[in-house]
Amino acid sequence: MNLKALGYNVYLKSIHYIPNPDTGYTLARVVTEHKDRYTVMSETGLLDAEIIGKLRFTATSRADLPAVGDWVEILPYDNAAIIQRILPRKSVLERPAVGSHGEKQIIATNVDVALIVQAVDRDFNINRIERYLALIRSTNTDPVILLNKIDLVSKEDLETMVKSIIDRHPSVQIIPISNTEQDGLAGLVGFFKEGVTYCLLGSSGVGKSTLINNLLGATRMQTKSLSETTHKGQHTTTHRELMVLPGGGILIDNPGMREVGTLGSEEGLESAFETISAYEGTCKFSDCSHINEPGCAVIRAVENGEVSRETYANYMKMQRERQHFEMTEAERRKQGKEFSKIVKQMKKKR
Ligand SMILES: Nc1nc2c(ncn2[C@@H]2O[C@H](COP(=O)(O)OP(=O)(O)OP(=O)(O)O)[C@@H](O)[C@H]2O)c(=O)[nH]1
Ligand SMILES: [Mg+2]
Ligand SMILES: [Zn+2]
Repeated sequence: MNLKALGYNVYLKSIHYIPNPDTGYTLARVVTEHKDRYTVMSETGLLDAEIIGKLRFTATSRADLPAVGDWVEILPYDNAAIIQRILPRKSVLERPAVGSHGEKQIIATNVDVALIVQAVDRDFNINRIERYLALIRSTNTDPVILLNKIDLVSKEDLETMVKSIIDRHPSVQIIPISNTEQDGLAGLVGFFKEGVTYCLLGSSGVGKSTLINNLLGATRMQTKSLSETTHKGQHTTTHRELMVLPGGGILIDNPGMREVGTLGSEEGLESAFETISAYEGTCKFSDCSHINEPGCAVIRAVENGEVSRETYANYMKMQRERQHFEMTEAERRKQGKEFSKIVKQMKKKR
């Protein structure tokens, strides 16, 4: 496997990473991560890897440790390797960690294109698509929407769904497919480009792993039918994994997400809502929050019907969530700082 096929690109060149053969260090990409064990892919193939102690001890949060998609500098030995350093990330797909306060969870790094997968039979939900869009637009990544299981709905219903997305997100590419009928898959094969990194995002049971198996032409990932009683996905995939497609392109599979959550920058959220961001800078006040300010161009557009009420409501809801997350995060940091101050003072007294 050459580094270019693994995604080594202009960006990595731009950060001036030049492998020096004399040091024995080489470049590799993180393929899986499990607690403290990693699998990385280098030019010589797959290697089990551990991180060097220094990296572990200087890490102040999970984000400082390797994640799937990372480019790392490794020192190979026998059939394994030691990860020395994580190269700067081009993009970080992250969301609020489930059940924790103000903490983030990395989904994958160095992703160029994120594929939002929804099953059109009962998973379709445009507000959730918008959550994914905000997460994707907050980092250096492009979104594409994959509508799967089109074999289960009528042509008319599919058209209605596609139209409802286009109305709210006119510039995002939408690809309808069916894994079981092999519908749209031929076109998808040409969609993936060599050296470009793609990541599948979506709820459990929407068919992410089935799609990967179809693209690989082999049963690589385990898939499972939806549970009969609840019709909920069963979380078949439990680990993120990066793989290289036979026709080129790097694809990361993910376990289905129960909640997407909202975080990221205000700009990311705004640009996710294209029809709203079109009014950016046209409100009377430059720091307008579009809630109730006089001369707000967004509110006017909602009243005129140029921006749908549903879009506006979802945008506002996500803004509130994002602000709440930021407050919790700031509070958590402050508490952490105060705690370490107390510890320091106690040490001094002793
Ligand atoms: N009818 C129909 N069923 C599909 C299609 N694609 C996948 N399925 C079925 O949907 C079920 C779930 O598919 P998976 O690929 O395991 O879903 P997943 O998104 O990987 O789920 P997690 O790993 O839990 O996140 C399986 O029974 C698949 O056979 C499709 O296009 N049409
Ligand atoms: Mg899966
Ligand atoms: Zn405004």
